[in-house]
Amino acid sequence: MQRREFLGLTGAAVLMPLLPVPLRADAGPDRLIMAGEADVALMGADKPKTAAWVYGGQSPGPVLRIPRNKQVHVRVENKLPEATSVHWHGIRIENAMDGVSGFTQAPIAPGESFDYRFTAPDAGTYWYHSHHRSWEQVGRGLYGALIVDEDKPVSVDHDLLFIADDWRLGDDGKLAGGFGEIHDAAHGGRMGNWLTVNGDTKPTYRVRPGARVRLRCISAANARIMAFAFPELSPMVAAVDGQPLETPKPLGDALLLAPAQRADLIIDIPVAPGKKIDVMEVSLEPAIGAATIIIEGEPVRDTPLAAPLVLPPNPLSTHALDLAGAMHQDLLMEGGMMGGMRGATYKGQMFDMRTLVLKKGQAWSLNGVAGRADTPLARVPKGRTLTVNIINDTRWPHAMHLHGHHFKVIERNGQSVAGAPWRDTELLDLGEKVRIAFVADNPGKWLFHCHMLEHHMAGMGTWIEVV
Ligand SMILES: [Cu+2]
Repeated sequence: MQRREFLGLTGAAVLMPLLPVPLRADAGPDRLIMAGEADVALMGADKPKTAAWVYGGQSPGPVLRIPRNKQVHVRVENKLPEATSVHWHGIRIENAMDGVSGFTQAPIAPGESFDYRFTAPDAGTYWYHSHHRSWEQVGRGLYGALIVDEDKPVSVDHDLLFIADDWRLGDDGKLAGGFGEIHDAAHGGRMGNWLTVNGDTKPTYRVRPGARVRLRCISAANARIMAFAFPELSPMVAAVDGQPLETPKPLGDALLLAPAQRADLIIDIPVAPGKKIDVMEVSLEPAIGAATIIIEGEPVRDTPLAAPLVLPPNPLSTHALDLAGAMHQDLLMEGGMMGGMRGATYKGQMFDMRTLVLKKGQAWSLNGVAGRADTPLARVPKGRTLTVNIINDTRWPHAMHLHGHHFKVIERNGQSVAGAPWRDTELLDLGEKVRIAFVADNPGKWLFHCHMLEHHMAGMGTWIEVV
C-alpha cells in the first residue's frame, strides 16, 4: 500500500502538478526510497539510455513533498552495489539524521536499509542526495527534490521543478568513467558535457497565458557553476536555498547556481498564447537551450499579476545574529592547481603538495589540513553566534555548504554586507574573502565543506561542533 502510493508519486517528478498540491493527510510515516540501478533517458526519448544510479527508478528521484514542522519517516533501501547514505540538504535537521556516512551514521550497506525520521522546520525548496562517496554517487544520479510545503498553500498557477545537472556522457549515452580523478579534483571538479533539466534534455514546460509560475530551481551538478537566462520573461527571486527573501528581487540577466544552490523564481507569464521561449544556459559560449516554455491554453487572467509574491517567512527568519557576542573563526582555503600551497597536514602527518596529490589523492586544505580533521574548526556553545571569515586563497571558485544551519554573508572582501539572504551554500570566487555568520543553535557535528564534490573528496571539508 505504502509502496504503491510512493510509486504513484514518481510520475510527478518531471513536471509537478499544475496546481498547488494540498497538504497530504497521510504525509509522514513510511515513505520508501529505493536506491538502485536503472537505465534513464537523459539524452531524450529517442537517444541511447544511460545506466545510472537512481532513487525510485529515476533520476532525479521522486519529488519528496513533506509538510513543515511535522515528523516524516523515510526509509532508504540500498539496492546499489556499494554502501550509501542520504543527506537532506538544507534542512535544519536533527544531527543523527543528517546522512553523512562515516560521520553522523554508519554507511547503509548493500541490501540494508536506514530509517530517517526528521522534522523540517522551514518551508521551501531543498534536495536530497547521496552523502557517501558523493562525487561518484551524486554524479551517477543519486539525488532528488525535497519540497517542504508552506502551512498554507502559496497561491501560484503552476508549481514547477527545474533541477539541472551536468553529466559527462559518451555519444553512446554511457556515463564517462573517471569519477574522483585527481586531475579533475585539483582543478574545477568533474565538468560534464551534457545538460539535463529534470533528467531530460531540453524539456518542455506548458504554461497558461497570464499564469503565475513558481519555478523551483536546484543545481545537482558535481562542480559546474551554471547560469540560466529567461529571455522575454522577468523572473523575481522569491527565495534562495529554501529561505524566502523579505523583499523579492528581480533576477536580472541570469540565475547563477553553484552546485547545491537553489532559487525559487516567480515568473508571471505574458498573455501571449502560442509563444515559445527558450530558457538558456549561458555560462559558456555558445549558450545552450536548457528548456522550452510554451504558452498555451486559456488565459488565467487578462493581465499578468504585477505585485510580487512574497513567500511567508520561516521560523529561521526570527534568528537574531548576536555579532557583539559572537565567536570568530578564520578559514583559509588553499590548494588546487596554480595555487601557492606547498603542502598540508593529512591524517596527522605533513606532506608536500606533490605527495599529497599523487599519493594521497588530496589537493586542498582548510587551515593547513587536508580532509576532515579530528578536531572541529570551532566548538560553539548552543545558541551562540559564530562568524567564519573564509579566505579563498586558491585560483578556483568554491561553493561552501554548512550542514544543519543557514548563515548570512555579513562581509565580502572587507566591505560589510547588509540584508544578505539566509543561505546554506555560498559561492566564493577566486581570491574572495567572505565572512558568514549564523546562530549555532543545532547541537551536533556539522560538516562544512565545498560542494564541488571532487574538491570535498580531495580535502576541502571541515566541521563545526555545536555543544
Ligand atoms: Cu571547491
